Amino acid sequence: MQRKNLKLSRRQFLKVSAATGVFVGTAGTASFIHQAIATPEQVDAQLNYVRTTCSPNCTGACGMKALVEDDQIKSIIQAADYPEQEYNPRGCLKGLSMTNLIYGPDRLKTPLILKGKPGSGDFKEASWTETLDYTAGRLKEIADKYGPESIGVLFQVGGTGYVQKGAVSRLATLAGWTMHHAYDQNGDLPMFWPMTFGVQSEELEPREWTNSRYVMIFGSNILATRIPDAHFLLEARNRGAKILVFDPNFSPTAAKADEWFPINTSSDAAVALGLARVLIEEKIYDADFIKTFTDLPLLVRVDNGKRLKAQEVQDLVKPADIPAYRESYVAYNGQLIAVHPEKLDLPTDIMIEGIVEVTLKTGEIVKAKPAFQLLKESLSQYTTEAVEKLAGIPKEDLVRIAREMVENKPLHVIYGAGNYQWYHGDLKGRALAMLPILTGNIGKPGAGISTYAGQYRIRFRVAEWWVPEGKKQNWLPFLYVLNGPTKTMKAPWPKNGIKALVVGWGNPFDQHNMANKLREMVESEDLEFVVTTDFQMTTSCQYSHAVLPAVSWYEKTDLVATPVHPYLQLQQQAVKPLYEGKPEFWIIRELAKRLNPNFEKYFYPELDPQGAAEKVIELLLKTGGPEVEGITLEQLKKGPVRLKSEVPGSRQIPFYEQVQHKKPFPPLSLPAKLEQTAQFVKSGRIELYKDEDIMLQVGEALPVHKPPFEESEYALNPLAKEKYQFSYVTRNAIYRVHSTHSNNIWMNELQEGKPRVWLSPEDGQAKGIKEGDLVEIFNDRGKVSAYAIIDPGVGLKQAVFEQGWWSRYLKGESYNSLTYPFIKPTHEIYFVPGMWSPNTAWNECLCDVRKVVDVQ
Ligand SMILES: Nc1nc2c(c(=O)[nH]1)N[C@H]1C(S)=C(S)[C@@H](COP(=O)(O)OP(=O)(O)OC[C@H]3O[C@@H](n4cnc5c(=O)[nH]c(N)nc54)[C@H](O)[C@@H]3O)O[C@H]1N2
Ligand SMILES: Nc1nc2c(c(=O)[nH]1)N[C@H]1C(S)=C(S)[C@@H](COP(=O)(O)OP(=O)(O)OC[C@H]3O[C@@H](n4cnc5c(=O)[nH]c(N)nc54)[C@H](O)[C@@H]3O)O[C@H]1N2
Ligand code: SF4
Ligand SMILES: [Mo]
Repeated sequence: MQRKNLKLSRRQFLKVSAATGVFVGTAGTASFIHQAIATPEQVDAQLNYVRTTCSPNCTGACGMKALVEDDQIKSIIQAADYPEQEYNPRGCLKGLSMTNLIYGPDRLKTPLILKGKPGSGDFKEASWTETLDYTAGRLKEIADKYGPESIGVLFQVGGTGYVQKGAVSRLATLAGWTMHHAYDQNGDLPMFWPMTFGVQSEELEPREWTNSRYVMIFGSNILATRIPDAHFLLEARNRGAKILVFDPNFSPTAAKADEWFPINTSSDAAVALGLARVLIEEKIYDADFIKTFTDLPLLVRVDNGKRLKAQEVQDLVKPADIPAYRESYVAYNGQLIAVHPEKLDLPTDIMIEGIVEVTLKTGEIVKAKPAFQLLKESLSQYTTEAVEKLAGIPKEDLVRIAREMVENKPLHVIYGAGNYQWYHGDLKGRALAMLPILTGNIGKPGAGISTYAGQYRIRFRVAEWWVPEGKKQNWLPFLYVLNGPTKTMKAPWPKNGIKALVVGWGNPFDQHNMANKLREMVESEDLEFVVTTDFQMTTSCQYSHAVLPAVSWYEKTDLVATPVHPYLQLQQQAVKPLYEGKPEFWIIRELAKRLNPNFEKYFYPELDPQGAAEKVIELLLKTGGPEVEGITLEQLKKGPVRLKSEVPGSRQIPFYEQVQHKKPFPPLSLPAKLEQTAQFVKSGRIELYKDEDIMLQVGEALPVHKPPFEESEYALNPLAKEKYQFSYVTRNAIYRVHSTHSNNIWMNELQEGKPRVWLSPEDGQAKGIKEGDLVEIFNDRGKVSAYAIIDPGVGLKQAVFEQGWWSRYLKGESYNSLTYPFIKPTHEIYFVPGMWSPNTAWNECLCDVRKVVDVQ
């Protein structure tokens, strides 16, 4: 809706307030209210609502309307204007109470320069000129001394700010700084996606959930972490879908399921492999699908575990028209066939079980088996009895579920972030992906596997704004900053390491693992300079040398498109920037011209930030490619517009094109080029078998179950096995979006303002901990205090803590001081930023718990 500048008289305001139910303490008599009833249209016409988008680091991206009076937001309501009624309304209490933050006591009012020690909160208020000069000066010194690549840029999730976040990327690229991709930093990169499908990640849009008939949810707490879309799950159930939740802990989502399986922590791969074994044993898999779309018919050499390449085999030639990033492998149907990676046309009599002898061009004779045969052999260890032992799921259920999956199509598997944020999250994902793959549930309405995390996905081409023409970007996964470089890393390590951080839209000093190490790095001046832009005084601001007051999303213009509901939306400025706050675009332009006078021209120097933002949006729409083709700024000002896709109705159904039109895998994953991601699945097919050297070395050529901690915590410190036997599971809270809303008084009231830890009754008893006791969760790296909730729904030997508390609510402790930046070598085989990159494993963390005496 357009913003209207309308002055209401007090009498008119009261009329409207009464009609809309806005509470006005002095609002006259009942008869007055009675007379004042107005139609919704009259109400709308009188009020100044600005339609915008709620834009924290939450997948919601809910359309909101701010009621504005005298340049103040009086209230926030749901916009409910999506053209598809099913998506209306969207929102949650956090979004609706955002004014508690915008006008709250932690709001940054002026730029700040650190006077005392980092973390002391001892700042001097300074002018913009002084703070920008100081910041640019320090960054220039550091770049001169250590090289510009020693300046690291941490900024969060592109999906909620293509304009303002793009400005940061643009400057970082011009200046040669190093960017840290938010997706792997957050632990949100589900590594099985690039390994299996060659994409960054994909998901069914929630409206499609209602087309599913069988929904298996593995550790995704939809009811708490997908609030605006959770109703689609309930609707699916009302329409006859069966919902199964696999989670060690009873969650709000488990409460809405038909069946809840409290499996052992990180045993999901065993469950999936057990189910896959039943599918294969009972021959109830979709043979046509796997022959056409997967690598399972491709031959693998028995001697070295490598796939046979056509060019190696006598009398076979690699087809000439194959791009360099693909490979032609071999299959057999009485004769050897060179498989074309871009044609999904293998004959239906292709062999998937058995063994053949193959003569190589060298004259050597080798044995080879189709990957399906190897899979079948490997799965034989996952008998129902073995899986019952590993995962704690009754063996009868396993057989029943496998049959139900096949009888109730479409099948949709939802794989949650909390579940893949483990060291072997990639293996779990590869195993879970087999369920829809073996049953042919890919590329069809209501079917597939989805992961819903963050707002990471870039939905259209952004290069024109994000990357100045002809410039190259430097990227480094943030895990290396904390872990140090590894011998096997593919990302380039800056020769002097990272010496300064430019932070925005994030709170790494609470939210990143080893948050205490990050703090020590600043205290010891290993990190020489940190500058943070935020609109609130967060822990990260407290550890910064300079703090630049940005503005909330109600005070600036931007473009939003997220992975969940596929709409392009405007963030429209509802009120003028508060205090001395400025949009990032302005801040970046001011910094840019101080760093190098030649940079200013890249940031529309002639326009004010508002005008420039609109110009950038027009540029993005013009150059964004097919997803945004034909969409105009004027259209967006009127309301959300669905992004375009090849699927009928522009629905978001992953791999629809591949499956319906037999196109090779993978589809494009923006912003990467096809050749960057297609190299992950060189066969042009869905790959269950991975023959990269490291995969073979660590025994992960096929998906297998590996228990947690063996290759991480116990490898780091063998004593941990005895000393720390609890898993520190840090799930997401319904009350916050990560650390945002930590200080929202309404949200805190709902949780009694107390950080809490959930323990099972058995563990509580063994440790002498009762409900309400103050408990310390600790390991050798750090500790955090919280009040105990004794919950029979919590699995054994877990301390479940809701991530995101600011340190100030934790007696200055950092809840992330316990976690560790483990890097899994299989994540280092390739490096494409945010697509194949080491992913953070928050839950791969051991701890112990003890009762402490509350001195409060
Ligand atoms: N309210 C709210 N919503 C949010 C966010 C928020 O902070 N607050 N954050 C958003 C973002 S960025 C993200 S990434 C998503 C994340 O949201 P989710 O994907 O839902 O992830 P979590 O909340 O971390 O964990 C979900 C569940 O995983 C279970 N779990 C942990 N380990 C295992 C395991 O080994 N196996 C199984 N089967 N289950 C396990 C936990 O018990 C928990 O119930 O939420 C998004 N939505
Ligand atoms: N132990 C553990 N740690 C975790 C997780 C876990 O499960 N366990 N989850 C991880 C996950 S999935 C994620 S996604 C990350 C999220 O971690 P972060 O991305 O750091 O998210 P927030 O804590 O919400 O911080 C966002 C900050 O941006 C500020 N902000 C909001 N809007 C604007 C704006 O327009 N401009 C600027 N400049 N600032 C703005 C907010 O005030 C807030 O301080 O945390 C990760 N950390
Ligand atoms: S916090 Fe997330 S779910 Fe809640 S209103 Fe905002 S975008 Fe929507
Ligand atoms: Mo996330």
